[in-house]
Amino acid sequence: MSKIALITGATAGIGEACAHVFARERYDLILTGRRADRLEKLAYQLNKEYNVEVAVSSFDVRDRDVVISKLEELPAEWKKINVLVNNAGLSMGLDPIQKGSYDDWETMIDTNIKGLLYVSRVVSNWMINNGFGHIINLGSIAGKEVYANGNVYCASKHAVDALNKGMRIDLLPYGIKVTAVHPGAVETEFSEVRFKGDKARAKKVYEGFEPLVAMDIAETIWFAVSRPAHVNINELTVMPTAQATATNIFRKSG
Ligand code: NDP
Ligand code: 8X3
Repeated sequence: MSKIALITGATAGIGEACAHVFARERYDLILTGRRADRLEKLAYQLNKEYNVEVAVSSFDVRDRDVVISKLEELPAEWKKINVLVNNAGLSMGLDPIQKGSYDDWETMIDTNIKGLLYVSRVVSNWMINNGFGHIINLGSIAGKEVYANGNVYCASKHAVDALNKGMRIDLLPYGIKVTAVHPGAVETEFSEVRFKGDKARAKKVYEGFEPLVAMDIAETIWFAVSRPAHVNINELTVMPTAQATATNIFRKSG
């Protein structure tokens, strides 16, 4: 079997772009996400285009028992995972703390922190048994800075930043690499999800400047993964040229 990458949140955006890049680099893939139809379509396309093996597993990363059983039911040969991309994540709402939605908060915490933990717990044990592995955690500029109304999303990504560092320490004796990639503004379905389907509001986020595209982040992840065995990239913060901080974006008017 070729090398294997497991990508969470492969149905859209950065995860989907990672699937293309890893397939191009001849990795067999395990693709996960909730939308099974999108996973099936992507698997068919990648198999046809790159002649790689693609397994799909549709589950919600918030459901601990389902995450564990869906991953553990994979055949033994698929557990020889070289790379885990912990990408599934989202932001919901953009409200001041005193007006925040309890449901939005729980969705972000359960997906971005707990979902990432559930997947990592299972896969890191496989990696320890295999004697190799590289975990890529999708953080954010929101995990490095805090901006108005970003409160809980920022907190969830600060948690990813901490977990990235903690995982690296705990997995050090096993030679497992751990890397975080922290993007600035990437135009994906992210803002549409944040604004609950309001496409016009989502579009405004990227107006007047050139945002990153999902492929920019996928290629950055590939850069980290393709370093020699003795080199680990601890973390990379990747921004559009027009963005200096979470909130300083140079927009051209008109
Ligand atoms: P998209 O909305 O385009 O993709 C998000 C992916 O996460 C989808 O595949 C979605 O799959 C999956 N996902 C969301 N919730 C769950 C869940 N409960 N269970 C399983 N899968 C889930 O967004 P991006 O590609 O932009 O985001 C990818 C990652 O990058 C996220 O962690 C995000 O926080 C981070 N990020 C994004 C930035 C941006 O500007 N876009 C900047 C910085 C970081 P499905 O809905 O099918 O389950
Ligand atoms: C997504 C980027 O700036 O909306 O993590 O937090 S931002």
